[in-house]
Amino acid sequence: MEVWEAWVTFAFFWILVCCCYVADRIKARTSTKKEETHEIYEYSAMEIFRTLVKEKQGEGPKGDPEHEEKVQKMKGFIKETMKTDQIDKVDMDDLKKQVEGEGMLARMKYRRQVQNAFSGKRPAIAKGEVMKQEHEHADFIEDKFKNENYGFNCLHYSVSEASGSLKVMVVNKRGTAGSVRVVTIDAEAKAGEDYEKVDTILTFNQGEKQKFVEVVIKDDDDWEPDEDFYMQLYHHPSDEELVGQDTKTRITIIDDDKPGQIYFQESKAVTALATERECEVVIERRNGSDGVVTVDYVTCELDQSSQTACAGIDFEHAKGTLEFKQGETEKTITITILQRDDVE
Ligand SMILES: [Ca+2]
Ligand SMILES: [Ca+2]
Ligand SMILES: [Ca+2]
Repeated sequence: MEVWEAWVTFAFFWILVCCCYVADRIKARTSTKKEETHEIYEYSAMEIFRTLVKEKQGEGPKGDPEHEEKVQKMKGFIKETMKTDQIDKVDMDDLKKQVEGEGMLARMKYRRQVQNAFSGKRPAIAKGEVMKQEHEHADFIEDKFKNENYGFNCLHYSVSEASGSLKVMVVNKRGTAGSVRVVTIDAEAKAGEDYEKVDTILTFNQGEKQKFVEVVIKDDDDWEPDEDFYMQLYHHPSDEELVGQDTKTRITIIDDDKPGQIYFQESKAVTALATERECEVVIERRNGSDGVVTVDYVTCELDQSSQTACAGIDFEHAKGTLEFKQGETEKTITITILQRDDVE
């Protein structure tokens, strides 16, 4: 073996040591980065969305360093995960995926379904059908983000309008004797109109781990979009809102009424002889007849030519509003035909 070969081998030893050191530093740096990212999980996707939208609209609290820090953290998070710090460019579902993980996909699918109700594509609920479903279980949330004493085990229910009532479970995690206040909070659904307000104090005995709060859901015949309200837990007797992501649950009321659509019975033309005194135009309500609906009508001339009927000469101008009552599917508008001497 030559001396130079020994030197080369020796040099390789040092190169190897350096490589190991560099690799170790890179690994250390990326793992702290991961921990930083993790901090953002203290905020829900909705909280990030609301905070950043408010901030963008200039409505956030000014000069609060704690708030500033929160906003910066949130912006940093979306910049890192979504490649933009502009919240209006962020897709809500993608954000949820980033914050809540892939495990939430099944729930998101449901949420989308509920949201679609607002755009007309709703889950098909027959009138009078009882449907109660649970979504978003609190098990998905890490314990450190939950309240240590009391919580809901389900964070989103949906219930059809005709269900009568819904029993919501409140969990006494420690199983010790104590009490908690449960209050409903309006969102689109309003107490008294869509459900009966609840404001009650649950008292648990030693060893009692769960209790139910029943909320009455009101049914009617009128069509409405699906609407939400919430239930929130408060400390008793101080009435302070309990902290933790499982101290509020959302309830979506799914409407079951179909108002139908309004059509002319004769879609092309209604013919009337000039010798007749009246002409009847039948209006139909199809694909549902729930609730009261009204429709305005007015007569108009096709054009000003002498070939078409003229209001005031051939027929009496008519204008009005038809009201279809609950269950009513047909109405008639009567147009008076005027008699001309020179019958056309
Ligand atoms: Ca309502
Ligand atoms: Ca109904
Ligand atoms: Ca309804």
